[in-house]
Amino acid sequence: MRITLVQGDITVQHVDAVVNAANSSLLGGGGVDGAIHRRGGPVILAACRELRASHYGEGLPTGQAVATVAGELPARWVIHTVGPVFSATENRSHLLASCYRESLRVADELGATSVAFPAISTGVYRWPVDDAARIAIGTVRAAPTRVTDLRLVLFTADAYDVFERTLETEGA
Ligand code: AR6
Repeated sequence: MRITLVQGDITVQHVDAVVNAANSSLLGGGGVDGAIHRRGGPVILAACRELRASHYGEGLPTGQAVATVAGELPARWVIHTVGPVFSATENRSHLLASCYRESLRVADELGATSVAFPAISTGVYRWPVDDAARIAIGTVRAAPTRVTDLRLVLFTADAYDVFERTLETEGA
């Protein structure tokens, strides 16, 4: 698997699947979630409402992932995952790692071989970027997956720099 870092907006990535840092409601929000729904259009929200009306009546649990159509995005699918809110008193790293692993598992089920991830939990959910980078890169490198082109899309230059340093340290 090739891991590429990209600085910019995940909604313009031409990939099979774009991962969304959603919340349990699956009904939209701010940050990358807001950007994906805005650019992808209402069919994504309609698909999310269907999921809420069927398999996910209680919402999508933290650490899990589920796919919908991608609407107007230059991708075939959106894989929605729910990152953990950062806690200074409780170690929730396994849940953040699970987001990456489960998203890749869903990508494999779909037959998606190119996947773009945002830095899950590092915005509204306040996860420190250096720790999030370590978990993201460590997890995707260890994951058993048929994805061959994995992009980590960082919105800011600062986040990009942190991920770049982590990727070098981890010897990718
Ligand atoms: N492309 C790539 N990355 C982005 C984009 C974009 N267009 N926009 C923001 N980011 P966040 P979270 C970065 O807050 O922390 C939502 O309201 C951003 O700079 O989107 O997992 C959901 O509905 C940050 O580094 O997600 C949930 O309620 C990263 O994406 C909650 O926020 C993640 O920031 C989820 O919080």
